Amino acid sequence: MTLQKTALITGVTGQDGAYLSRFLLDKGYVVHGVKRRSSSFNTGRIEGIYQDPHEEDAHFILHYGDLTDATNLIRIMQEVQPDEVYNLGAQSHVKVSFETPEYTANSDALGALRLLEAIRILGLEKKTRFYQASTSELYGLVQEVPQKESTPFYPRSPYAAAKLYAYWIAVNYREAYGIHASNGILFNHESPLRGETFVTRKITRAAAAISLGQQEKLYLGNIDAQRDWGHARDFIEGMWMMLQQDQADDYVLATGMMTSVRRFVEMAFAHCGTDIEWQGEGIEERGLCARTGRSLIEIDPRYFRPSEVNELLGDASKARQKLGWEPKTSLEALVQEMVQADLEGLQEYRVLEDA
Ligand code: NDP
Ligand code: GDR
Repeated sequence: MTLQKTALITGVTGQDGAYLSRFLLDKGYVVHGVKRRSSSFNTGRIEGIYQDPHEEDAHFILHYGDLTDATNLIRIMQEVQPDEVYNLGAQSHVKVSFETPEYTANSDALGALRLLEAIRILGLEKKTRFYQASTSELYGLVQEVPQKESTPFYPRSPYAAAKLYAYWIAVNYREAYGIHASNGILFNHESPLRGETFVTRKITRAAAAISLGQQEKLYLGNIDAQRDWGHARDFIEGMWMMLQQDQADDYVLATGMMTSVRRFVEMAFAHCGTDIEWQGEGIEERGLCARTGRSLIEIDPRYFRPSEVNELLGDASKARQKLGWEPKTSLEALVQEMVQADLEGLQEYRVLEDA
């Protein structure tokens, strides 16, 4: 008989936290999550798995906490005594990090340190394995194409600089104290649960809303940026695989396909029955409905970043060979799933509003 494992997830209310919680519960884990106090509900993504805390033998347990609060993290860690910690919590928006650089450093860089210190303070070095949500943004101004584990980092935002610290402190605690700490260097991964202000979800939501007559236009920034987009469901499995290895290590997870924001727009609108034609240049460029000529997409410089990451393309050979990890979802299937979910969500909202 295998013993039931206990996992602690920071960022449990986010996209990846929601997918990972379900995945671990299905594997028979007891899952503890750290959620922030908020003046309105922030648990929408984990509604389906929420368990009443009064239930005996609950397998999904939430704790109030914050990555900026060390004593709180130590207490939760002491109470939970986790076998595995997944540090997914972060101020994760690159553009927002230029506006809140200090907070981003506090939560994203020092947050990782606080968790690793909690492991040490509580003497859990031999028991607790640690996953750090590292990112392809570390590559920033790319030094090599495609990017793999040995590619030099060159962060281009306060977010990426904070994640750089978190990456190295995880490596350092592995080397200095023997903690089983692994970095997953994950390229962009999306889903219907993706936050509405990240570009993919902003696009699929707008394509759905425009086709339902609920929105006039979509305003975007740099539509020539290119990303390696996969499905969050596939990527969280890779996180778990990293913590099942005898040795901790660092791995890139990516699909190995790069697509522009512009192409993503075309794909999303095509799923709603609209072909897009581009006209003009620079900030005057517009995306028109090919049938009616109506302008649906416009450029708004407010979405430009002070320093941009123009293109990212990952090479996940190491994860494929050592973990047996493969992405399973094509970009086409991902876009279709996201658009479909947004169409259904907006239709449901309209029915509720009408009622
Ligand atoms: P989300 O933005 O969807 O979720 C972030 C989570 O962190 C939310 O639960 C949020 O809580 C929580 N959080 C934010 N600040 C704090 C804080 N100070 N203390 C505690 N919790 C906090 O991100 P994703 O799920 O997309 O990403 C998960 C992790 O992976 C992040 O660390 C991100 O930087 C990283 N990453 C993501 C990639 C992607 O493409 N999705 C790629 C590579 C790395 P609340 O719900 O209250 O806001
Ligand atoms: P990214 O994701 O910065 O890669 O970080 P995002 O979807 O925000 O941007 C991707 C690219 O699209 C361009 N872009 C726009 N972006 C947003 N958000 N809104 C727009 O209107 C818009 N127009 C064009 C951006 O300039 C950029 O080049 C995500 C986050 O999940 C991070 O936490 C994670 O570490 C990385 O992915 C990997």
